[in-house]
Amino acid sequence: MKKILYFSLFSLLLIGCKEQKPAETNYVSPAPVFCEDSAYQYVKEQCAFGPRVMNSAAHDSCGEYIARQFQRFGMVVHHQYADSKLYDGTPIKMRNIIASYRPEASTRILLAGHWDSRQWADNDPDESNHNTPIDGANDGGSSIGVMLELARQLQLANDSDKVKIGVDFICWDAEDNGISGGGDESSWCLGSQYWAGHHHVEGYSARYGINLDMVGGHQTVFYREQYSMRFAPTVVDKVWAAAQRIGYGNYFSYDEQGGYITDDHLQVNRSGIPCIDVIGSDRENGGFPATWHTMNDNVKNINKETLKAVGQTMLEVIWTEQ
Ligand code: AHN
Ligand code: ZN
Repeated sequence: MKKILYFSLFSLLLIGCKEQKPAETNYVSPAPVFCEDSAYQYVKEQCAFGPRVMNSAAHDSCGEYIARQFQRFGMVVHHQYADSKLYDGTPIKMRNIIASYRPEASTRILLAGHWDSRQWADNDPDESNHNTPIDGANDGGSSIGVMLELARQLQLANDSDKVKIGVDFICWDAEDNGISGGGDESSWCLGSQYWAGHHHVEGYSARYGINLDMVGGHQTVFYREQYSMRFAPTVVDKVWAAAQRIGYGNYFSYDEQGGYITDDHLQVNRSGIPCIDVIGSDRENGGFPATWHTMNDNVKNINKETLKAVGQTMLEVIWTEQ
């Protein structure tokens, strides 16, 4: 009963999606329309479990939710469970969730993002929040929200428009409990570190990877991140060019250079697959978004236009990669 109501409410929400307004040029994209309302809904549903901090019931239930959604969209889901330790020695149970579209295809691309949320709001202006977990609506939730909508679109396409290459969606666990401000870099990205040493299928490879991080904030812009430029410059070019082509050059900007950011893409590069990081910056000061590691990183501060710009660009990349 509950389930039926949930799905019917959800289909009502999906009707809210508008057709994409045409880009200024006469370029006709082969990609379907990314529904930002749907991506937003997936962000909201993740946050409704509570902060997805390691070893918590909210974390585990949300992991089940994410796996179930990908399965619902026809993906083959691998679960990668592993034990690890936070930098302070706390033992953690990690779970990377890997959802594959066309698992049999030999030509593949990889999309990724972390699904855990940070257990300390240590960038919050109010110091009394520094040990409180964050919702991670943008930092974590937005990447998974966008990827779920991409998976839904892959399944939804008519036979004649079906994507022929394989696509793997990797949801990293335990990315976000690292030491802020120049501490040991290996304290971040524990899920992707594990994956780099233990691929989910033997002999796994992909043409390239795109990691998404903080792709749903207000006044967000994406600059070309420097490790991405060093390890995967052609992938950066491909993604930024795709965005310009469909009218999202305002989001994927060439105006400034991004910084060098320790993120999950480094581990993918380390395992031999060129991978970039599409990571949101604040339009005003070029740093991390204003809600980063604060109590304000909640669903109220998610911007659907940002989700749309990133999601539509990803569809453009996937549909033109044949
Ligand atoms: C560092 O601050 C070293 N890396 C940021 C990676 C990150 C955290 N992305 C989101 N949250
Ligand atoms: Zn974070």
